[in-house]
Amino acid sequence: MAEQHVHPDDIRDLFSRAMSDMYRAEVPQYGTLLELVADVNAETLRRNTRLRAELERCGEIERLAVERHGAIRLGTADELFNIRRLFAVMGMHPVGYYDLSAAGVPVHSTAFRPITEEALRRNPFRVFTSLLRLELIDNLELRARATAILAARRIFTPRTLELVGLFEIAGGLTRVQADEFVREALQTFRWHGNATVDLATYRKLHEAHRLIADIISFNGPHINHLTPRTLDIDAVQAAMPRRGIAPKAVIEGPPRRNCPILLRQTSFKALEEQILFQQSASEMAPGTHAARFGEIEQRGVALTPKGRDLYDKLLATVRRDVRLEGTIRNANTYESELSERFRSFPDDWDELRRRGLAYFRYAATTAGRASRSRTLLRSTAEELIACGFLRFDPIVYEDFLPVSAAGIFQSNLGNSEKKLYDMQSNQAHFEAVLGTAVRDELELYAQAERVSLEIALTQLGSPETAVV
Ligand code: OOG
Ligand code: NI
Repeated sequence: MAEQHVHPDDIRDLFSRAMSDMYRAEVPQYGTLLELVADVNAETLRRNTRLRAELERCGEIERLAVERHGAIRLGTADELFNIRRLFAVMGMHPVGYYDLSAAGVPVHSTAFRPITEEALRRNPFRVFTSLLRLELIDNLELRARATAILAARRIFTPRTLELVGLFEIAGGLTRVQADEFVREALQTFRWHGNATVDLATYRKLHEAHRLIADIISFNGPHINHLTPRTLDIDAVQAAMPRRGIAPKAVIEGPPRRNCPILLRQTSFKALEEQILFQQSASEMAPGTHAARFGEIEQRGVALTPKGRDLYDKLLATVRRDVRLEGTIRNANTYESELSERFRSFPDDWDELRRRGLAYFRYAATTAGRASRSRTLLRSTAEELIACGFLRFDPIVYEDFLPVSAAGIFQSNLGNSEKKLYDMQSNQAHFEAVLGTAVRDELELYAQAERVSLEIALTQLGSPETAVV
């Protein structure tokens, strides 16, 4: 990258702040949520000095205030291909494949996010990006109509695509270009108060699936939520009603624990917003559409395939046995059952590590570095940990969870929207359209762990120590 180019991490930081400002201006409840999360985070850090020290050591404190994820839903192959190019300008790359059709939502998805440790520390802005699977609309006439509507729309300004092209040729953008890119790219994510279809078409699309109407009826993939990260999701959930926000009944993901794992999320319902529908070239008709909602998340340690397996199994048993729909009593039963069944999931950092359930970042301690003696040479990593020469910290989960994502989608659609799709998941097709393979998130965590251990062992003077 040439000297005069702005670093992609800086462009991402600019963009995520601009996006947050835009969303805050458009959806006032998002601003309220940001304030609530900031209050709860400050209070949690004040009370829990150990957590504070841990987050400081791992460089998590600085990113906390800027950390958030958003979500968009795209309609065509072309849109997905170009959004990948757009996000690459900001150092965001597709990680993971999520098939939501299994959960009754006719999309498949990936998350665009930074992938290096340094970039994640700077600003971990992520965008959960879904592509509509038109083949899941079984009314053929409606499918053809939807396809034609999508083919006619342009979700990127011409200048955005020009700047993306310049970035690809030159390997970066200048300051002036970067500022212009942020302004132009933001247009793709803004809200449209005017639909491109008439009310009757909207209703037909809505009947096929509310998500289908949301994707097809507008001139762009409006950002549908922005999610700040909290250190205590239960506290935020409990405080939401006091600030005039009604959260969904249960928190998605694992239960509350001493050692948080993966990701816990909760949201508030999408708001009904006024829309003008295009009845004819000159006539508009008023109506409403609900798409934009609020969400919060709490992140924990990334799990290994073995840990993830255990998580999926335990979660599945609760979801099989407790019906989620409906009453508060169900919600309470769900939460106590969840806690009960997760008792068999170790809740101690060292046990999680020794049993190979989660990923950790290793570091040589000051004491370890001071005593670089020959006796260390044949010590195992376990021995180095036991004598205080090697330390480990949880690696934060930076991705999403398909069952939770489905729950978030569903809470905004109403439970009656749960359709049964018998279509196979289709990662190969998704990647062909995207123009690249998605990265394997587990490989990224495994690599971060491996590299940290190698560096630590080299610092301790025992690089040939057997890797745990
Ligand atoms: C995306 C829902 C998934 C999450 O946090 O799991 C998601 C959407 O509604 O478009 O954002
Ligand atoms: Ni989300």
